[in-house]
Amino acid sequence: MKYSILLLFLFLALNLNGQNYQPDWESLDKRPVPQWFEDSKFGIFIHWGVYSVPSWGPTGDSIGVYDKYAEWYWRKMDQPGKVQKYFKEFHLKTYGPDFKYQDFAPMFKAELFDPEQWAELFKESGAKYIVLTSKHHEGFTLWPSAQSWNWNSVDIGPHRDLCGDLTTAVKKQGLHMGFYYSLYEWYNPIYRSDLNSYVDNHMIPQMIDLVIRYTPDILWTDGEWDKPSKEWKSEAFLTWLYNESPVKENIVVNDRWGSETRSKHGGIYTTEYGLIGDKEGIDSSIPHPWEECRGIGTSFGYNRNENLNDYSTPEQLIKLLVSTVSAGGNLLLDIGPDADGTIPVIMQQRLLDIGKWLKINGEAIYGTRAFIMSKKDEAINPETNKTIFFTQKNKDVYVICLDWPKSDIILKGLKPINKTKVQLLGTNISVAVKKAGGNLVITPPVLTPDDNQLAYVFKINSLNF
Ligand code: H79
Repeated sequence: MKYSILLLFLFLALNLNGQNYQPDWESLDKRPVPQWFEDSKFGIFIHWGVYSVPSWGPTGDSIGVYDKYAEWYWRKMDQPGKVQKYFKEFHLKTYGPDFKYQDFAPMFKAELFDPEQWAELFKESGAKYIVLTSKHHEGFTLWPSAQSWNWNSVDIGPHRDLCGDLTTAVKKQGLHMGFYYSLYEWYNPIYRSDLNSYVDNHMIPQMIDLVIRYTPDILWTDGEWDKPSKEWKSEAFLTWLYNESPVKENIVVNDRWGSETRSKHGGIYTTEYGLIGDKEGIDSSIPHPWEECRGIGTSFGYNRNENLNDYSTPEQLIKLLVSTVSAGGNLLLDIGPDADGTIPVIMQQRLLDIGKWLKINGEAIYGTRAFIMSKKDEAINPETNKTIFFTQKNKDVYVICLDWPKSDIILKGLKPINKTKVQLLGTNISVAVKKAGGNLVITPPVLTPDDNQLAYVFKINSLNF
């Protein structure tokens, strides 16, 4: 008895679980990103809310990346800017001048929503984690939030706890569940008039509620650019999350915690359609876990105005996944379900195409890290070759070819040892490998139409490096 009390005191004094973060970035930034995240590599983002009812945005090359987002419908209609006229014109023509955005809420019915079916599809896609919009910038919550009275999916529309129902189904499939949460709200009068009260009485209680109710593995914040992190009290919240909360071991957060935090503070760094705010994306030579997010098409929320040519092809999606992972990142690929709760068939198809490829080639993706070659080998740095990408797991290197190599692949500076073998994933064909003047040379075998894939992976076992 005495002994165990002593142990308890010792435990408290030493804080043996090591979670004693201070409410400042210097301390918070020391927390390692839980390894499950980097090993997972592929997740599915879901943008679903009142905007899924009009589900409309302008398309085409002349429209900027952020101006195509259908989930921005409410704001774009009201906010003077390049695309306001398109949104206004569509709205007037379709719904008339007296129809307010709020009037869409009862039309968001999710009557065909089958969370188990969604979760099965996600599992089949090979994704390892899900991030659902618990609340986008419109402020509508997909769970019965006390702070969002009459503007949530239980009070109006679906009359259902969408966050809760999806969480249960996703966890049952063994996938990680997470939430997107927008810090700012476009039209919340409290946000506009009294930020301090909004943060203390609305935003932080909502994030704590999400964490306690659903114990998510990811909290993916956004809409942070409007205020510095001090005003959002982000450091204080993260201190609670990392030290005290029920998810302190596994929770992964991103870098969107204030106008100054992207690629600097928080957890994983994030790009969006390859951009960070208004700048080109990540410098992946600085090793830090990061994640690219984008839609299969050009919007996060469902956009009925898109045609087939607005959607990425399966080949493009595999390229996106492979190039992201080979640069050390994760891909968070977005789908925009319909307001009726169905996932547009084209999105289902694309997810299943990725899943089929991952079933064969997943070992070149999951649990891998960027393959960094030493300086002297820069001649074959993956960045210099846009159709061949590399990943690494322990002593094995994966050479991922987007196009079938018609001639020898010469890998400068890679040193095979006697037991080095090369295998083409998904086939039983043995692949010839030889050492030639300090290079490793792979001679691609003859393929039959049955071996046709979206990208081809040569696995090099047991390299010496
Ligand atoms: O939810 C999806 C988008 O709706 C949301 N993020 C993804 C995950 C998103 N909202 N806005 N944006 C993305 C882009 C915002 C860009 C701007 Fe800016 C905000 C332009 C001006 C203010 C970035 C921050 C560039 C300057 C400051």
